[in-house]
Amino acid sequence: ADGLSGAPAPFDKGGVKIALISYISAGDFFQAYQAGAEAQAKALDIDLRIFPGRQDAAEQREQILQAINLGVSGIVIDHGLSESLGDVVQQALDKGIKVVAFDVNLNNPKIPQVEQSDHELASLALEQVVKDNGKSFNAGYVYVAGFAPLDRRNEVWDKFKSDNSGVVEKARFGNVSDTTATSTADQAKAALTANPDISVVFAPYDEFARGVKLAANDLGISKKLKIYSADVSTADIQEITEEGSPWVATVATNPAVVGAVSIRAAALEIAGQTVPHQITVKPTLLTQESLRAAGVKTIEDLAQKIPAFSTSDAATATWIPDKLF
Ligand code: SR1
Repeated sequence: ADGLSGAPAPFDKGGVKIALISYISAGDFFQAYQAGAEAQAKALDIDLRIFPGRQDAAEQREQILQAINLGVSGIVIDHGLSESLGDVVQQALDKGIKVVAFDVNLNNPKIPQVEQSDHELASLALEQVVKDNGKSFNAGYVYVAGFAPLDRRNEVWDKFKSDNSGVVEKARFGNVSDTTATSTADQAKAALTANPDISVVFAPYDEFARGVKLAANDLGISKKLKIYSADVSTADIQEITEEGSPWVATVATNPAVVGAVSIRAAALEIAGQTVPHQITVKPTLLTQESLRAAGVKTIEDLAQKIPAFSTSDAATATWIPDKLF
């Protein structure tokens, strides 16, 4: 470790140990988030220890204890189930370890909370739904309770339905696992077969949207269905823009930027510098039409066209390199 010249201690010496502990590692979003965290850690000469997530609350608790024993200075917790984390996170804080949470409500004033402005994300998606479909339609909705970002997006969906009596939720389904897309596809097939009058599906997680698209394709109903999602990846852009795709819009950040912001927040905390309690990376609406018109094929294309896809001004400092992508 060489350290970073001009950086405050302990980053001036380098080799600061930070653990990234994820609840989910499978899927484009989480892989890109991790890649962004790794790039930012490298730029800060941080020794980043990655604990992969297998959607297992007990394992995530165990990983936090392992990180404490490793003598890390900071822990970034990426998703998880809040009720199973409180006591082990408190043990870390009691040892002087700085903790940052991304998309998991740890409800502790000492823990900065990173999020993608999920209320705004869902509102932007639903505004596009209304633009395309009006305020009267039968909908399918993909949701799994207990995940902070999905719960926040769900608050917006609930309000949207109560404000628009012509919007009827005919089916609700969803699954979060290491096979989210294919399991959701099976559920979507059953729901869409039982409710052939569904014309809109709100699927605010890209793995959900991918599952619904698969189902629509298998059932041969892609032409009469419109899917609205959250998140974006190069593979998603391909699926959204391909000929005849029912996936017509998504609202997204660059997850790599969110990963980088999470590491920067932990670094600032470790350096004893001010970090806001709420750190927000704002999402952008990406429609099928706008992606096709701009000839966008990859996340890198997006990063070139939309500044928010290459960097964020959240959790920055002059000593922290933040141009990573
Ligand atoms: C299971 S939670 C999935 C969501 O987490 C992140 O916030 C991504 O945006 C994804 O939609």
